[in-house]
Amino acid sequence: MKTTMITLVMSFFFTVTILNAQQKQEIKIKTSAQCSMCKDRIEKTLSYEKGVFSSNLNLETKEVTVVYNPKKTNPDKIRLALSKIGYQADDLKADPFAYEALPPCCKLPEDKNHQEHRH
Ligand SMILES: [Cu+2]
Repeated sequence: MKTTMITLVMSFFFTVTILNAQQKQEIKIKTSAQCSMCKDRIEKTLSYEKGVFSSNLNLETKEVTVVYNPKKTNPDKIRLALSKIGYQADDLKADPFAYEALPPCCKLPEDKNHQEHRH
């Protein structure tokens, strides 16, 4: 019962979209994208992701809007795909190895500072 409650809270946004009960669902995922290279990388990756119709990353809000088929994929899978290429996706942390492999301009501002100001 407790687990059910937690699941419900965690998938709040997903639940809201589910209520629409359509073939096409839309979800917004907060990412750690920094620049237009990130935008290209994220949208390209999602275009290869099974069940994803389209995606659009807003660099100002860092949110990616994904339109997907709920019968073929789900928000967790989409978040995982983003994590695998080095980006945070909502509460899901970026894969550390993929993140390390990103170009410097695509890393988080705090990490850039760490490297530049290391004593
Ligand atoms: Cu970038």
